[in-house]
Amino acid sequence: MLFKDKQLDLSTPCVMGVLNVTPDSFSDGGLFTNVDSALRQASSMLEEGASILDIGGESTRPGAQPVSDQQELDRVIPVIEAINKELDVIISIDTSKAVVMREAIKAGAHFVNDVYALRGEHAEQTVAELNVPVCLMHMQGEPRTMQTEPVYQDVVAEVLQFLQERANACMAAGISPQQIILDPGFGFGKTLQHNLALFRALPEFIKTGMPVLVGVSRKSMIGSILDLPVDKRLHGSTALASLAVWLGASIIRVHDVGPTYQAIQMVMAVRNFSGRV
Ligand code: 9MG
Repeated sequence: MLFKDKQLDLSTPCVMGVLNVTPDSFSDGGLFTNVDSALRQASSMLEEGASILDIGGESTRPGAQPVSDQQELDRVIPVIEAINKELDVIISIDTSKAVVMREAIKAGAHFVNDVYALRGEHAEQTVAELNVPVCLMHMQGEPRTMQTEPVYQDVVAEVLQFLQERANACMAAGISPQQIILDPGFGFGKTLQHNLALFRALPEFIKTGMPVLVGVSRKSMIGSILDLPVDKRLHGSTALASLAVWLGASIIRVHDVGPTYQAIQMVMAVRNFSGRV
């Protein structure tokens, strides 16, 4: 897939490192809120094997409060400019606001990661005009309330249908099908059972023919199963990243780049080994 001037071969799974520049993000809140610390973190994620860095200025954790356009711009633009100047990496902008998408791409970001799947005002047209790839994620509800009793008749069928409909709407707005990535949205308006059902159904998402992004790093589904706090979920996260890649996911969004990158390399060595000896 072409990310502006940068080509990334998604037939080999790649790691997207999370770089939140918010004071209240879900698992690393407040760590990277100035340009220097964000740049240091970006550089170390790149050394550890990240192909993409996902930069977000508004937390999407359960219960998170929205921020204004200007606050979000003030947080992300200087960081994107610095990373784009200093490092050779694909930058994604994690936002749902058309104005932030536009300014971030102008500042050097290469693609849009939208947890609202471009349902916001002017979002579809903006991405079509910017002519960059986009990740469309499923979410039931909104971050502030999404974990209060999410309900589905058939979670896999409903999430698949939502993503297909959003992809169709984006294509009708002028976004190329070659620029669309899908994401079931683990933890976004889903119980543990919903997340497990979606995870087992990853091959059905991959059958759509569009690359699939999986983000489960440090999330509550791991906390519930292992009964561990957010800072102790590395092994659970790495196990799920390995499984996602085995099932065909193309992009794995994580906080812990090095361990995930190594785990993926091992999975791919087994997957790509053909023939008997
Ligand atoms: C911003 N963000 C937080 N979690 C995410 C996930 O699972 N997928 C995507 N695409 N973005 C996410």
